[in-house]
Amino acid sequence: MKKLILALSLLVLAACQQQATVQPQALREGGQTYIAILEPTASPTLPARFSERLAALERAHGLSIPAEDRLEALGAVILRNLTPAQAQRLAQDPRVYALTPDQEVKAYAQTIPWGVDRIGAPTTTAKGAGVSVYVVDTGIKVGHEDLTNLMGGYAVVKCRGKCRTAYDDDNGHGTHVAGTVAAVNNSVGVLGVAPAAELWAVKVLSGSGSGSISGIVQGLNWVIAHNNGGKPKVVNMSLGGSGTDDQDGQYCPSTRSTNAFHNVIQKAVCDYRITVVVAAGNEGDNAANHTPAAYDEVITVSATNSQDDWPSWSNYGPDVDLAAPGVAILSTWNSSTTSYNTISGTSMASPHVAGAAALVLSRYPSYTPAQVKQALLQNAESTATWKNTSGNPHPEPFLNVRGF
Ligand SMILES: [Ca+2]
Ligand SMILES: [Ca+2]
Ligand SMILES: [Ca+2]
Repeated sequence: MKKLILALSLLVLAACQQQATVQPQALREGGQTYIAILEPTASPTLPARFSERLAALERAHGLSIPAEDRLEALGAVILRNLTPAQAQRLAQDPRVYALTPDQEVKAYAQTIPWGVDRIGAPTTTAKGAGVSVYVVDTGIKVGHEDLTNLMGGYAVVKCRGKCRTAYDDDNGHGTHVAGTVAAVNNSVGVLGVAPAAELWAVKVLSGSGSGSISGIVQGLNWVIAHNNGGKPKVVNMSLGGSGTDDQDGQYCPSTRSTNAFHNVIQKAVCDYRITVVVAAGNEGDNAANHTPAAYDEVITVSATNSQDDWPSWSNYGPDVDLAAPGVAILSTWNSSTTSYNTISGTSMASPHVAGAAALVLSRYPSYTPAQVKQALLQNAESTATWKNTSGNPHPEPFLNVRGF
C-alpha cells in the first residue's frame, strides 16, 4: 500500500506545480499501471484464496506482484509497467473482473484566493525560495496546516490565551497576512504569493490588534539582528498610526530623519537592505497623514476588489506605490490549525506585495530595496483605464508578478 500512496502524492504535487514530468515510480518507460479487480471468490471454478488466485494470475502472465500491491481486502491488485499486449491479455483473462488504467489525480481542496490568482502568482517560476519574510503583526498561528514554512519568531508583545509560543497569534490578523504572503502549496487551504518563502513571526501587536511605535522599533531591531543565514529579508507591516513624513520626497537621504520611527525605517531599508512593505491604511484618507505609509523608503499599498476597483476606505495619494487585492481575501486564520477566514483591508493588500518582493528577491537575491521596488513598478499593470468609483484619486499601478 505504501508505494501506491507515494505514487499518488507525488502526482498530486506534480499536478499542483503544473509540471509535465511523471515520477518514475508511477510510470516507467513503455509501461502503464493498471488497477485490476479479481473475479469474486463465489465462482466455483476458481480457487477460494486470494493468494492462490493471484499466484495463478502471476504464472499465467509472467508477473511478479510486490506485497504492497496485493490489496486483499478489496480483492484488487495494482499491476505496474504493463505493455499494451499484456494489458489486453489480462483484460481477456476470466480471472480478471475489471482492469482499469491508472490515472493522475489532484486534490480539490486547495483554493487559490482571487487576489493570488489576479496578480498572476500561480504562473511564476520563482516561488520565493531563499527569502525570509518577517510578518510584523499580531503573531502567526503556530502549527497551522498551511503555514508549515513558519520558522520561528520573536514576541515584543506576548501571546495570551491559547498559545504554543510567545509569538503565536491571539488575534488572527497576522496569520491572515502570513497566509497571503506564503501559504504553502499543498493539498489544503489556500496558496500564498510566495509559497516557498520562509516566514518569521514578529509579534508587536496584542490580541486586540494594538501596539506601539516602540514595540515596532523593538521588533525591527530583532529582524535586523536576526541571523537567517544571509538570505534577503522582507518585512510586511500591515499596521500604522497617524503621522507625517518629515522628509517627504527624499529616498534614503544622507542626512537621516530626526523622527525616531522614520530613522529606524531608514536604517532597515537603506543600511540593512531590508525591503519594507506597508499598508496604506483604511481611513479613506491621504496616506501622507499616516505612518509608516507616508515614508518614501517603504512600499505603500492600497487595496482593490475583484472588479478592479478601489473601495472608498482605501487610503490614497502620492505616497501609495502599488495597488493590490485587499477586499474579501481568503487566507489562514488563528482559530485552529485548520482555520481560514475572508476579510478585507489594506492589511490584506500589503502581503500580496510582500510576497511579490520575495519572488523578486528569490530570483535576484542581491537586489537592494530600491531595485526590488523598481522591478515591481516596472512589471506592474497600468490602472489608467480602471473605473475607480472610490471617490479618491488612485493613479498607482496594480501589482503584477507574471514573468517573475
Ligand atoms: Ca495550501
Ligand atoms: Ca512620503
Ligand atoms: Ca511610498
